[in-house]
Amino acid sequence: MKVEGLIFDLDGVIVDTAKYHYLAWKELAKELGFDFSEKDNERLKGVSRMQSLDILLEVGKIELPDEKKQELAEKKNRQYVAMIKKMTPDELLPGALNFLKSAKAKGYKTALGSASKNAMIILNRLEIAGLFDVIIDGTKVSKAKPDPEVFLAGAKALNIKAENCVVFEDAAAGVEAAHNGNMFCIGIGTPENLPDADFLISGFGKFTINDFEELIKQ
Ligand code: B16
Ligand code: MG
Repeated sequence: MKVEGLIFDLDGVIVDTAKYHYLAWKELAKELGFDFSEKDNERLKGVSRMQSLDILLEVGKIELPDEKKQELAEKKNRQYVAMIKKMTPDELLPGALNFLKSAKAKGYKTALGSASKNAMIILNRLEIAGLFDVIIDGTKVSKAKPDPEVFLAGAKALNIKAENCVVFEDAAAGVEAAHNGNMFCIGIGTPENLPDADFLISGFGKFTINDFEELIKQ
């Protein structure tokens, strides 16, 4: 396989922001009078903010007009942003920084492909924005994963053909998005949650750029 570009999802691949999303959504559910479990939260990974709210309201069996939903999503986001503004570089997932740096040193082009509208705040807090040649986030695309828009936009901005890009994803919808864009996808997770990934790793702690090059040689 000829690989020139690497496209990284953010939450669950480079950093665990899911815990902050969870705290903010749980607080909102509490205010609405129901409990939101960690298991329910799994359904929100990789999903856009408004879709996340729809899932939350489905769990609480609550129906609301669009205007009210907008208000609640903004409220949740304010709480979430207050938390991520305090993040520090030591919150990078194990091995992620090393993998990104060595990928760049080897000459690969790198892109971020995240659904989050808050990706820039996170990248700046983690001090890694400069490691991406291109940053495509929720402010630049309108179609949520499994639509391939975010990854195709990444490949296009890198000026690399989709089939020469590899995507790193932790969410099933993201793996599907990569495949819909005709890209090889390395899943960060387990066979149970990511059965369709082309190759699975537990994270970058035990997967170096050399392991990656061995894999794509085949
Ligand atoms: P925001 P990713 C996703 O990030 C999260 O996994 C998902 O839980 C969240 O709802 C989504 O971003 C939107 O985030 O509310 O900050 O715009 O995995 O695509 O990097
Ligand atoms: Mg993710």
